[in-house]
Amino acid sequence: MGLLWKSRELVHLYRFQLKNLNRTGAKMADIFDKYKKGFEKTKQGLFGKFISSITKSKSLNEDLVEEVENLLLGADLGYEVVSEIIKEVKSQAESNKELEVLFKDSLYKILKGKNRELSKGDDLTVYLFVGVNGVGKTTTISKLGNMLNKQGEKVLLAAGDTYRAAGGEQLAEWGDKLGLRVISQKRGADAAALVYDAIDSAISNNYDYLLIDSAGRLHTKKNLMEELVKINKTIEKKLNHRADENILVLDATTGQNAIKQVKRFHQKINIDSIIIAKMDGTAKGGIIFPIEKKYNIPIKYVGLGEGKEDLQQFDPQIYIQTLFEE
Ligand SMILES: Nc1nc2c(ncn2[C@@H]2O[C@H](COP(=O)(O)OP(=O)(O)O)[C@@H](O)[C@H]2O)c(=O)[nH]1
Ligand SMILES: [Mg+2]
Repeated sequence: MGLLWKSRELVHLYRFQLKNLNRTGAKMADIFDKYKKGFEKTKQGLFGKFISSITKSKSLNEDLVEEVENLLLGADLGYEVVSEIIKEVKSQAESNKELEVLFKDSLYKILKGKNRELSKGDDLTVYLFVGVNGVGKTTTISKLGNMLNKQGEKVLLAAGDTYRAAGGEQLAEWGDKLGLRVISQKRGADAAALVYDAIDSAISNNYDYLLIDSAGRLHTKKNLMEELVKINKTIEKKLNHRADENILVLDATTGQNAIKQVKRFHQKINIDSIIIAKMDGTAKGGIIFPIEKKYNIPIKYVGLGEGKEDLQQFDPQIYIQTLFEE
């Protein structure tokens, strides 16, 4: 089956999947609106310029190749992805398809076919959130906690950022606002011990989900990285298996540096999925492509704003359609 590239057709396609895609019942059109708002800066930036250059042109001549390369590199797609898609579009020059469609297809090829559902445990589901300071971990946990809670799940949050004074307080404030229980400790407390207690509490109180925050380990600071390894061991000891998902949160506004963060964290603890926060805050929303191309780790959610509802499951078709739509 060919790709469906009109949002109208996508809406039709997804009508059958609405239950999976958005269990809170928001309409498909609302999801498109959220994506549109969240990726507005990207569309106004270099990616938008890329779209207008290719829609104006009929063929990919050398001048256009150079222009497209520069624009896409500027939009954070990275050298590897850019050369691959240009090569592919060139190879199809005889196909009679519009340039726009050829580019859409080759971009989609990089992202398609991945499972973007968060894994679930048998009884208790445990997610450990890691990432550098300030990327959006605490906010993302709160948004996801809110989403699960609205789906009728019983959600417990653990303020594993015991390193910074505000670390626990911030999550506690979110917990108050959302009506979610938060396990926290005073500053400097052993984070692994807190996680140990949180798992006990989650099991004995029949929680469905435990979402664990962690300190914003600078990936170059060894002691903090070791603490993360220790937290992982604690989870494994308590559950007899590791967390259902180790989730790395990245900040879209950091550009290519985000790719280095994936490498560093993945070396230390196995990263199962990625959430990219602050997509709304960057004009370079193309960072998604090199991350997925380089590591076989799916991006499962994207943060599209600071509010509690501003977290969306990542959908490559809606994403690409949003970028290309006028
Ligand atoms: N615009 C925008 N801001 C975000 C998003 N996610 C988080 N933030 C903001 O980024 C800042 C740092 O977030 P925080 O959750 O404290 O990061 P942490 O240090 O990784 O826990 C806060 O001001 C958040 O409101 C997002 O998706 N969009
Ligand atoms: Mg935090």
